[in-house]
Amino acid sequence: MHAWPASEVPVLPGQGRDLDIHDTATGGRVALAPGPVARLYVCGITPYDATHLGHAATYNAFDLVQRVWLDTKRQVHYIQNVTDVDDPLLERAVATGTDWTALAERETALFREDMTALRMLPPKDYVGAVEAIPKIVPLVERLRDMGAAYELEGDVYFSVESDAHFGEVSRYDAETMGLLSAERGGDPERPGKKNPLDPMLWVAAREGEPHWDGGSLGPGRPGWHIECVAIALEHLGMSFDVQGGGSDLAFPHHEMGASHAQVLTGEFPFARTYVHAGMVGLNGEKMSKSKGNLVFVSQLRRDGVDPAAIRLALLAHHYRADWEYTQAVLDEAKERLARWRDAVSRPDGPPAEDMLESVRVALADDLDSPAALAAVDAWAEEQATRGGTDEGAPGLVSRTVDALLGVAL
Ligand code: 5CA
Ligand code: ZN
Repeated sequence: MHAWPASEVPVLPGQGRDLDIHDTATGGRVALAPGPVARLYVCGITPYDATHLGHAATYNAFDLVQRVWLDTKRQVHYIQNVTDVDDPLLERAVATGTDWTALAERETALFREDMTALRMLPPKDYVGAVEAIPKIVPLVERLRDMGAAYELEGDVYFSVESDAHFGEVSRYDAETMGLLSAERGGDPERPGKKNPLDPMLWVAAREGEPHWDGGSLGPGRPGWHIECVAIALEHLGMSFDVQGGGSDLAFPHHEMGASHAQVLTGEFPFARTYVHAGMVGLNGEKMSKSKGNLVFVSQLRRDGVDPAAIRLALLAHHYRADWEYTQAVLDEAKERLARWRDAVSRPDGPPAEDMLESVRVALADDLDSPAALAAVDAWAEEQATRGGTDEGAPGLVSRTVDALLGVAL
């Protein structure tokens, strides 16, 4: 699948800083130490509806990770998937009388547009679940042949007990896992499973649903977690630097994915670090397609909101925080954008080297984007009140904001 166009990332003077980030699996801060090519997998959308601000906030977090890495002169090998066949997509297609492939294509196209407008760096490979099926089938067969998967009325389940490390990503207790499994696509109530938490690897063909040749598995379609495992192993291999997504993916998705991959390869860990963004809410509830309380990036753009202001609204919140979107959040971002644009529109200003250093320090500190914004605010304030004579300063501020925050002034 094609991704979207990359915006150019200016190279900044001086030395970028290495990133310390919160790792869900250890529950604490870790110093990331990627090689010259940092490897990142971020879970992509299930394209049955347009990109909302919650999605955009999560992708913003991982865009910052890449910008920090690029600032340390590393290359980034970034992979993202598209869950272009799964229960919620098929259900929405039926409910709206739309062809499921047309629905997925339409929403994926809109997602690309939104990501481009928001200046999110594109993945090197953007891979759909459907196109990954030929890679998925042999993995499921292998798990079954190893005794780590079993059949139940034609469906194939992964046995969570086959991974000694199961539970180490989310670190939830058994009760929480049971509740979240039921809430997030699992089927703990289904009779005949070895462990109620066992997730499906291969869904046997069902009446009226799309299905593919599954070799010895029979016709069907892939389960959710194995999709991301097949794509990550194919493109990144084991022990890549960061697996990312929203906090709702820690369990079961990232937990199960890690177990699938660890059992398949006999290696540990799947990802060195698991990083999760907080949930964006609206009117007191998590913004979610199933609840319908959504603010779409594309709708804001249609309303004439500058994508740079949308991006500043996201950056104003720490990525790990759960926060509520309100009109005031957007208004504040618009005002900040106007102040910053005004401040860099002059030929000279106060020296900006300290501002660059403060932005670097802030982002290296678990992506503290609110602190990064405060550093730029301080420079803009100084420019507005006292001004300065440094001729390179406004340009350096623009390039810093562009390179490290993805905001074009
Ligand atoms: N296709 C799967 C991942 S393989 C999926 O979860 N798709 S999604 O469309 O439901 O979500 C895409 C990304 O947005 C995920 O990382 C998810 O955690 C994140 N996300 C969804 N809702 C919110 C929200 N309200 N706030 C923040 N992030 C969210
Ligand atoms: Zn995923």
